[in-house]
Amino acid sequence: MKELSYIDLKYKPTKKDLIAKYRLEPDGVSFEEACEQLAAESSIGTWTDICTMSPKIAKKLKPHVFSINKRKNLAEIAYPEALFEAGNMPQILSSIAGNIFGMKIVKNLRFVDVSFSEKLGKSFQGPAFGVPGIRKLLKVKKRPLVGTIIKPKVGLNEKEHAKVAYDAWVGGLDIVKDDENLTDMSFNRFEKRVVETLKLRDKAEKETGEKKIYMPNVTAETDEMLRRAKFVKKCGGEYVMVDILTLGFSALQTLRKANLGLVLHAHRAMHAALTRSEHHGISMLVIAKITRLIGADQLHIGTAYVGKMSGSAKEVIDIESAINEKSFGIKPVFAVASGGLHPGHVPKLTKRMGTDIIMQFGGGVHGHPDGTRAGARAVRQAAEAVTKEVSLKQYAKTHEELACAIEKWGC
Ligand code: CAP
Ligand code: MG
Repeated sequence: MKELSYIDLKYKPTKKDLIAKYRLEPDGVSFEEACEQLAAESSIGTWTDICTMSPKIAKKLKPHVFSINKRKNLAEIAYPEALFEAGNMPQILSSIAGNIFGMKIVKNLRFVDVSFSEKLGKSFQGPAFGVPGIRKLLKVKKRPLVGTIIKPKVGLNEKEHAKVAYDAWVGGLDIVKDDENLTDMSFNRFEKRVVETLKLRDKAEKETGEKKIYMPNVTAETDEMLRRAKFVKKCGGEYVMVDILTLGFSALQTLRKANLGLVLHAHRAMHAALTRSEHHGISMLVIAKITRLIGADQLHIGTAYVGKMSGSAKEVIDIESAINEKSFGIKPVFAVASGGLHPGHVPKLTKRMGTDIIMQFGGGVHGHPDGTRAGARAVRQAAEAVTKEVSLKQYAKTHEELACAIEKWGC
């Protein structure tokens, strides 16, 4: 059968299409030719015409390049949902985010946005808790949630880890999480850490009268990850965290499908290998939409250029609205801002990202001159100041821990 053509600028996508938007820089071919070959390679074609193709297959499965903007190097492709296996994120990505990144006909290719067809969107579970479920669990109606990451990233033993968490909770933080590279170490065994830390969580809850959350990192080979998550559940934990990129999307699907009744915190370590270049890779917006569809309840999305990590304010705010917008009846995901943050950043951070966020401070708590408990107090005070619409400098006049943090790091 003669070679198929995929460009059809008159095509109008339907609810039965998955739409992918790409930024592409052709190499040695025209922009149109690059679009033709990308559409072919990501669906039913290959580099040449084939005798095994038929009009019937083409009619059913051929995608349409329906929009081309050469000035912005953008193209949009509508893929019929029949190309994809419902509920199978790896297969979907192997198609629209697979071979095409390596093709010679593009110097660079970036997968910038995606929208799923109705059927595909509804074939995933979405978050079990999301923003409403988390606010209900923590009994915190309005203010941003505040948390810390135990530091050093790894190195403390189980009891030391638990004590640092206890200091952070009694200092006023809602959430304490393991760092992304802390799992089951010779010097800090996973199960012992969970037991010791939950014991002090209970103590901190009694002393403060507030709900306190511990997010143990269960990132591991899938069966082991599930086993660890079930252990957390058995011990009375309510959350687990997973590093979604190093874990893999199918493992995230497995964890969500287990329906353990645990809040799933998605850390995105390694994302920047894919998301950082403006010219090549996969945008964090795409990763965020996929993660929400699969069903994480909270997701690191950046600090709108306030902290130490890259990610422009616009990009982060676009992601934040994407994980909160109405979509297939699934819950909104809690945006997590983390990375190089200290109390002085809170006004600018909440001005840019709003107060429906979770702010996490590692060095910004444990680096406080008076230690973790004072650092936690300073963060809580900064969040309270913003909620009361009082400037930090003003609030610091009557809150010494905040004053001390501002003296060290500014605001
Ligand atoms: C922050 C952090 C976070 C990253 C995540 C770290 O610690 O624990 O994992 O910032 O980045 O290990 O660096 P600090 P992102 O507060 O001490 O910087 O949220 O951009 O994925
Ligand atoms: Mg970390």
